[in-house]
Amino acid sequence: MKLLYPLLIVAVILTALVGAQARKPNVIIIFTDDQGSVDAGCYGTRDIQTPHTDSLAKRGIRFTQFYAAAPVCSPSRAGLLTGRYPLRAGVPGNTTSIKGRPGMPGEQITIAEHFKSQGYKTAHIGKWHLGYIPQHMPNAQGFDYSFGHMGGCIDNYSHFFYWQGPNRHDLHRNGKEVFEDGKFFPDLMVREACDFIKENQDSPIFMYFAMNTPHYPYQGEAHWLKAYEKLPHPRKLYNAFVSSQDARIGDLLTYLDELGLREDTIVIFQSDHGHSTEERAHFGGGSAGPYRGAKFSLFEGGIRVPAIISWPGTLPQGKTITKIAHSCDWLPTLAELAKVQLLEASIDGKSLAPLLLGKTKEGPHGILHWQVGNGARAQWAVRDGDWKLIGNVRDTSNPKSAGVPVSRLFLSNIKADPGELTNHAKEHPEIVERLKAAHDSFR
Ligand SMILES: [Ca+2]
Repeated sequence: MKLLYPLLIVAVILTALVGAQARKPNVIIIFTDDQGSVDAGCYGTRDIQTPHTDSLAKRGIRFTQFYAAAPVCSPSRAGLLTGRYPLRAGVPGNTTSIKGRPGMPGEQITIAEHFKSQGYKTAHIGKWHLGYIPQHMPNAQGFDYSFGHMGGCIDNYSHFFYWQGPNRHDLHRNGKEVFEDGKFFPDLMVREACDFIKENQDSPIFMYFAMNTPHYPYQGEAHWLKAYEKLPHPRKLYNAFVSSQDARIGDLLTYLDELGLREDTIVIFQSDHGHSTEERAHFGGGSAGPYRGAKFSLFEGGIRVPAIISWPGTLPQGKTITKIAHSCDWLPTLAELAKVQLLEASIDGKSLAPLLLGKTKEGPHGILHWQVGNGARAQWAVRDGDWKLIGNVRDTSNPKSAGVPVSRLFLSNIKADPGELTNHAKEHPEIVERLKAAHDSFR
């Protein structure tokens, strides 16, 4: 008996150690809305203050050729959450902002479902925009907890959707309407996220923190409006909103630091697509930097986005990756990093884990595809190496020309001409044919 007690104690300690080692990392995906290709300090923009986004890049890896799955909200989100091209995820274009209308089909398996199946507690905080019927809302798509709005955007203080009549209140907790009149939505998001983290520390956490910023309406805080008052309109409005967003990212990251969870948490930051030039965005404000295009366009400015992954202690810090990647890759990447077994592997994304961990210098992609909408007039694109072909081109860089097709086919060499100013389609019919055939077989 005397010998048995020390043995038992050793066994208990060993079990605890093994248990601690086997604990899976938390995952937080910060997904911003309509943030332009270069609109963060760490992406070279000089006139916006984004210290917290920049610090995430310093404590992680920043991508320079990262693509959204689509140049518009809902299909971009479907690509992120399913790891599938939006067309295959059943979300070719924007879904509804109206209660009672469907969105992403329930049979799609989301990243939340994969992670939940392995013991993760899962939360959706913020924007949804993937269906407004109970079967397609977050709680039916793998999220234990959901707080936010179901449509495409809200006023950040009244939480009303004002952009098609009749105006509707859209704030929900676990599918039930809740009221928080007058409270700044990004603050509510931080509050909900911190509470969820605090209450679920016994399990690993998967959180989809889908910010409704800097999507219109531009509602930056007064002190940021003051800070940018000398900039031209509407840049000053947009910048104030981006800095207000950045402060909330700071609040969330600071909370993780306070709990000592930073090294146990993989944080991803990405914009859902390029900046908006819509009327409701004052015809601009955001910037695509050297790139052509904006939201709704398959030119680089519509789909090349800021993207960062940070996991201090495990992934390198302050590193830049120039290889091509896209948002469908996060699902298999996170699954590999967190050792989460996928429920099924029928996805289009590829794991970036070997690239992130420095085990390879090669990117996983030979060819990437996009298509927005369905039918013969749907805009599509293929990128293969340095070449990119766009079909049914739409250039939204200049709001006055928005919606006007530039030409049917536009072939560019992204390496030589990242601004996609020269159309090489007539010069290289053989490349056009090859990429067109690749798109046809993809579709
Ligand atoms: Ca968006």
